[in-house]
Parts: sequence; structure tokens; C-alpha cells
Amino acid sequence: MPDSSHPYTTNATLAQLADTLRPARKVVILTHVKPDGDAAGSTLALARALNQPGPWTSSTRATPWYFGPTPPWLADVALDTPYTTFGPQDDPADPAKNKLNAAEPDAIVILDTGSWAQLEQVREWLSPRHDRVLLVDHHVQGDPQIARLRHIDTAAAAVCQPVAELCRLLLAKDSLTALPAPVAEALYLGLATDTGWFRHSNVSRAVMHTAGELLAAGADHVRLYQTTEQRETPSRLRLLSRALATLELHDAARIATLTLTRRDMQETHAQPGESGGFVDYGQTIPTVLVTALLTEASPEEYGQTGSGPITKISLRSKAGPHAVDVNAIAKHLGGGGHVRAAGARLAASLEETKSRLVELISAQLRAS
Ligand SMILES: [Mn+2]
Repeated sequence: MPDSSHPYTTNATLAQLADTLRPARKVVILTHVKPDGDAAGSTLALARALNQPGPWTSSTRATPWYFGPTPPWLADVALDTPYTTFGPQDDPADPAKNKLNAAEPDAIVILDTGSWAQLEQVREWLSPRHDRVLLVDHHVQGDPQIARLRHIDTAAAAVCQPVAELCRLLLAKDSLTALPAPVAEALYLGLATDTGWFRHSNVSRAVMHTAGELLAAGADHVRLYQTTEQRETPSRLRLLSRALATLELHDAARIATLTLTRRDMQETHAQPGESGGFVDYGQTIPTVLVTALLTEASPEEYGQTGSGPITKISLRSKAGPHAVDVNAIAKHLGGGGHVRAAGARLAASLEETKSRLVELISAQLRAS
């Protein structure tokens, strides 16, 4: 939990951060667990800026460290920029993990978070090095004790906005248009992804201006979009078409159901887990308040419970005046999750599960 007795506020300018980083010989760059486009983009951009050939360096001095699952496109975006990923069992203090980490850093930069909860695995390593920790973030909440020098710009749509300025200062350029193209391209990724590719309400004149300058610097937005957004597998798309074909609307079109059978999985050659995100398609219908994706479990998943069918349930609920607590529904069926997203598994067929689920959701809608 963030400490409310110390406000999470800025205590350093970007120029001060640049002055602190400039003489550093070894820099570790951290970001939140499960890095997204802004986290990966900002950390890669800063690493590239710090690793630019200059009087201070003869080799790589900055390395991003990533914790938790990384996006499938990370290697294709990072290209030759070195980074280290840590599995759930990897200890950041273990120098054997990677020779890039062997030297003790004289500066540590945290980007796109300021929350211990997002840095759990590296906390023990980070805490005693507090005097060397710098932070740039755009979130409202955080733990100020995490870093000695903090620059928090809550008006920024992406942390890549203030990080762009930090890179400009580090490289002593007159404008963002003069940044090296690889630095600009990583920054553009953060801007694009945190604004939903320039669709969300956080798009501003400043965002578009910065994006324009990064394009002028040579960011290849076509390559970035293809690399990060256009990487579906044919099996997943075929499986999606099967799921969408089963769409049913119930209770005045307030409940949507989608189903997938074992046969669908087999015939499309889809891997388990490739149906991730399918449940969100039901939510795109304006009247729909709850969507359920029901998946017939595979034989291996039947476990010791015997021969009967097992159906996996994935639930999503929309916020609003008649919001349904799908966590309560999942709990009722022996599962759980969050108010807006939850899951369960039931020892019943797809059809039995569907009718039981629709009944439960309808009852909650009547009560709300
Ligand atoms: Mn962000």
C-alpha cells in the first residue's frame, strides 16, 4: 500500500536527473512487473540514449531488467539493445544470472511505476541502494521512499513523454527531432500504446506534438505497429471465428455467451491459452453488461474427478449503474477473481453450465 504520510511528488527536475546520470558508468533500468509498451519503450529508449557512444563509455553501461511475463514482441522491438529478463525464481542479487549484471550499478532508474507492489521481486535488492535510485513516472499513486530523486508528471499520457525530454537532455540535443532514430522509435512505442494508438482520452496536443517530433527523428511507426499489434497466429484467428459463431444474447441482450468445444481446439490446432481476450468481444456490444466464455476442458484437465465433463468459465463485467459483480458469481460456482473479471470451472457440460450461469447473472441483474 502506498504510504499516505509522504506524498508521491516530484523533488527533482529532469535536468537534475540527466546531470546525475551523465557521469554514471553502470546503470540498471527498472520498470513495473509485466512490462507493457510504455514500460518497454521508455526503458529501451533510456538504455539506448545512455549507451550512445560518447566520451563516458566504451561499452554498454545501461541495461533494462524485466520481471514477470514480457510481451511477445519484446525481442523484436529491443533488437540489439541488451536487456535481462528474470524468471519467478531468479534472484536479482545473483551475479551468475547474467554477466551484464555483475558490476555494481552506480545509478538505478525506475520508469513507469513508483510502487513497491510493482517491484516486489527486486525490492530486497533495491532497498539498500536507495541513495542511487532515480525515478520518472506518470502515475498518481506510488511509494515516495522508493527513490531518492523523483520526477512525476501525472499530466503525461505516457512516461515516454518525460523520458523523451530526459533523453534529449542526456544527449544535449536542441529538440526531440535530433534524437537518434532507435531512441525515438522506442519512445514512440510508449506514446502509442499508452494512448491506445492515439485513440484514448489522454491524447493531447502535447502527445501529438511529441509523436510528430519522434517521427521526424526517424521512428518507424509502420514497423512498430506490425511488430507489436499484427502478430496473431492463424490458429488463434480460426479459433476466434469458432467462438464468435456461437455468440448468444440473453436477458434483453444484457448477457453474452461464447463457447469453445474440445473439437474447436483440435480442429484449429490452437494451443491452450490461445483464447485469451476472446471474452472481451462480447463486451463490445453496447447493451451487453456481462460476457461469459465457456470452454470445454481437455482430457488432461479432467483430472482425477472422473469421466464427467468439465467446463471452464471466464467472465467479464462492464462498469456502470447496473454493474454485475462477476467475482460474486464465480465464487458461487467455486471460483473467484475480481469484480469486473473472474473465472471458475464447473463439473457440468457446456449447455448445463451456460443455462446455470445465465440464470445466476439474470438474478443479479434483477437485484441491481
Ligand atoms: Mn505508462
